[in-house]
Amino acid sequence: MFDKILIANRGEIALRVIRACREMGIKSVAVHSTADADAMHVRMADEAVCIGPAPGTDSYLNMASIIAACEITGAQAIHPGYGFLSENAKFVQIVEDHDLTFIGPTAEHIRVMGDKITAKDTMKDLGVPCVPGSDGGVPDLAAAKKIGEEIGYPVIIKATAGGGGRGMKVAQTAADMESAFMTARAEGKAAFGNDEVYIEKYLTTPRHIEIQVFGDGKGKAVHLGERDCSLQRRHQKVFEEAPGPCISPEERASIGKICADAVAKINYIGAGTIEFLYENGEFYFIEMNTRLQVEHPVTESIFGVDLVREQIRVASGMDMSFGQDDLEINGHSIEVRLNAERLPNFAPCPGKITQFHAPGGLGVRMDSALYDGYSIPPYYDSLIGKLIVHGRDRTEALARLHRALGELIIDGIDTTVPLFHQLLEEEDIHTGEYNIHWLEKWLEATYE
Ligand code: MV4
Repeated sequence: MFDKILIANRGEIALRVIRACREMGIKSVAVHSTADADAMHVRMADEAVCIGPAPGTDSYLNMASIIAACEITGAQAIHPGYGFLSENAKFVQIVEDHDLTFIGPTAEHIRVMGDKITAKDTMKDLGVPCVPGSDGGVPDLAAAKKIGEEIGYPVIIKATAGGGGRGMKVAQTAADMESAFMTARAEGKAAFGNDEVYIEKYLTTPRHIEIQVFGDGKGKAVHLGERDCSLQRRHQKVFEEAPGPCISPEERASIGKICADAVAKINYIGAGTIEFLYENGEFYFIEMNTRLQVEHPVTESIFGVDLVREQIRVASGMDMSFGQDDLEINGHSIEVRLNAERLPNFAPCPGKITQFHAPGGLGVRMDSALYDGYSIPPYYDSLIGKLIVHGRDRTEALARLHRALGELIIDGIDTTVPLFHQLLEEEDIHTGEYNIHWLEKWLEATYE
């Protein structure tokens, strides 16, 4: 086992990793930008190294500085958290070239899943159900139109280097194909330097269901059920829950086994998420994320496992501490993302926290790096915390969320907290009847 781990991240996820390290008796090294000298992750880690100026590109994305920080402190492994360098295959290669361990998947798995066409090809070969569409890349407009006729409209054109909603265009009819195809291509080229695109049948009212998988890198893997993350705004999740309110135990076991078998077969190591669209009782693979996700705590809550601890174990060559038969769902968990944003436009709202109080009590987990008097810098993501509740069932979890939100105090800035108070008044949230378009439609109707 490692005796010192460097955390190449900031905010709540850096604290999350430091906590796992401490419970395992592993020393932690924080890295920080000049803007984060007073940040909680710097205070909470055993050691801290300044790695550059405020902008993320100069600090948390500065590979040379991060490697140097490992050499200075003697850290043997790097946990990337999410975002920043967490899905950067080149960084993983550099880490390994310096005889350090990347706590995450191999560079090769990151590369394969980072290209959406190769990801889909790979998953299809592994027996994972995919959205009907083109077989790989679509070379030109003529080929695109032919596929449109074959699978039927509406279709969606996606940039292979895209993901998370960038470089996607819907063609409702054949008449839309030319502009949708050209725009998706141009966006792929401009944003990622890659104009390759593929085409899928456009599913009109799906839910976003993602399966948590975990592999030991030696051919063993498990699934930890699903999360329903359908409540999104502009491809940013705001509310996530596990288990999915519309997924039966039989569906979970079936799609879960398909996913676990798939990642076992490729010797996947660590945490991964296989994203699906779910419509009319069918699962359709869209993307795989090769990182620990923001919303991992809802899965931890219902299974009673520590995913970061497991990541560290397998990265050090140890076995996972559980197998599929040890995993059983207990109750229901919901996470809401607390962003420093002002409604109704969700404009970033950095600034000084004049008063802070975290909720507590049974079934309440607050993951946040905030403290009284802390100034949220304007340089980074607006996520400032996550409130995660657990109950014996969904009804209890929703009541607990309402109670915990009432205890929460974040003064001095605007946050997304009022949004959640409003959402909890909606019948559809209580019945679980929502899809990927529900939140945008509700926001439009509520705020005009
Ligand atoms: C789709 C789709 C409908 N049909 N693919 C958006 C981000 C990326 N992860 C995939 N996305 C979508 N792919 C087909 N074939 C609709 C979306 C989509 C979406 C997916 C999940 C959550 C929110 C979404 C919001 C708009 C569109």
